[in-house]
Order: sequence, then structure tokens, then C-alpha cells
Amino acid sequence: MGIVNVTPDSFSDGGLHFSLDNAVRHAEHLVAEGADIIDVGGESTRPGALAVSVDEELNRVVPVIEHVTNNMDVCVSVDSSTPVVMTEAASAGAGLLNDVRALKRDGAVSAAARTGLPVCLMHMQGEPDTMQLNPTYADLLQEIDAFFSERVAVCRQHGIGELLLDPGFGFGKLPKHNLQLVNQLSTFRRHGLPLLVGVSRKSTIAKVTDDLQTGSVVGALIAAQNGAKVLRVHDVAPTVAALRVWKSITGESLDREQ
Ligand code: 7PJ
Repeated sequence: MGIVNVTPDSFSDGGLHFSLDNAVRHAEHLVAEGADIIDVGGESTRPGALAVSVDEELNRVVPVIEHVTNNMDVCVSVDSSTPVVMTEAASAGAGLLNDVRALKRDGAVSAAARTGLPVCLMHMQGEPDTMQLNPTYADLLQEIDAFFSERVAVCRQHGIGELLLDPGFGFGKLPKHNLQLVNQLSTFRRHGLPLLVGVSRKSTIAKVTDDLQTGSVVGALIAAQNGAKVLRVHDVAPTVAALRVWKSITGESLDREQ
């Protein structure tokens, strides 16, 4: 899963159009590098990021989703927690809903269910503006596992058929928590659902090494070895290279897996 962030360029008079062009070109680049999914996001959820309005989020992501689904042979996911954005993204051709708030916003579960699309449920402690202030866990794995069970049950009750689970690397967690989650990712396999992990260029990787790209690729590879089926990454080409070498060593093929 290659990441496309759609944020307007303040230096351009064209504003939105300029960022549409950039986003589409970036998506093409990621597909050429080997991405199977393009994750389009219009709301920054990095620690301390400011909220965007619903209209702004729609204006950012919908044209990109439309363009990519109409012109490229790739699944588009929308990185959003906003019900109307999920609905409009589905109409524009998205094939996956990726919600860092695991459909906890009002109306999100029913909006997602109405689209009939698969949903990635991510764990986050708190909200993006405050989540890194004092993340605290009595039992990290148990708490995330219980969260998954609860959210999966709610989704099932609403008839959502296909789910993915993501422990939420970097979302309300200290570096030691993030590292433990990758190391013990296989715990979450018991839900019988595909796991998604995103370590790419996050501050925990930056704490360990100055080489963010290599660090992110190694983190993604270890997540894959511990059971991740989808890797959310900025650097698709080196991640694909790492997976190819791993799969060639184990005698498997990277193509048409799952
Ligand atoms: C994630 C995400 C992640 C899922 C972001 C960033 C922050 N969605 N959206 N998992 N991270 N499912 O890329 O630094 O880890 S935005």
C-alpha cells in the first residue's frame, strides 16, 4: 500500500488543482514501483496536526480517487474517519476504507456498511492532537486485542463483511510500544483477519536510525514476516525489493499472494 497525501500547496495559485496533479503523478509513480493499493488521505493524523473541515477533506480526496480509479489498475483506499467522505470515496471508486479511528465517529459504522467495502480498523489511544502526550498501557497486547474484538463485533453486527486489523504503529504509543507491536504482531493473527501495518518514516524509526528509508523497509519486512499482509509505505520500490528477496529465500512467490 503506497501512501498519497493530498495537501494543498500554499505556493500555487492553482491551489487544489496543483495538488491534484501532484497526487496523481505520485500515485502513478507508486504503482510503477509495485504498489497494489494506493492510500489517499486528506486529513493529517500526525501528532499535533490540525483538523480539516469535511468539505476540505472531500475536495482534497475525491478528485484524486476518481482520477486514479479511472486511469490506473490499482485498488484505492481512502484514509478517512469521516462518514460522508467514506460514502463519496466509495462512489468515486474506492475499494477499501482505512480508518485510523476504527469507525468510532458518529455514523461511521453505518456509512461504511452501506458502501459494502472492506474496512481497515486501526487502534489508536486518544486523538491525534494529544495522543503522544502520555500514552499508558497496563498490558499493551491485551488492550489492543480487546479493542479489536470489540470493533470487529460492532462491524459484524452492522453487516460489514471484510475487515483488516492494524495495531496503529505511532498512534498513542511510546517507541517501546511500537517496537513491541511489530515484534509480537503474530498475537493478532488469532482474529483470523488480514493485518495491516504502517511503520513508514515514523518517529520511532527515526529514534533508532537516521536512515529513515532503510529503517522503514526493515520494519516493514519484519512486520510481514510476523504476519502483516498489507504494508503501508512511502517507499514502495525498496519495500518490494526486500519482500522479493525474503520470498525468494523461502521459495514463495510475491505475485498473486494471499
Ligand atoms: C497509518 C494510517 C497507519 C493505517 C497513517 C503517517 C500517519 N492508516 N494512516 N495505519 N498512519 N491503517 O503516515 O505518519 O499506521 S497517517
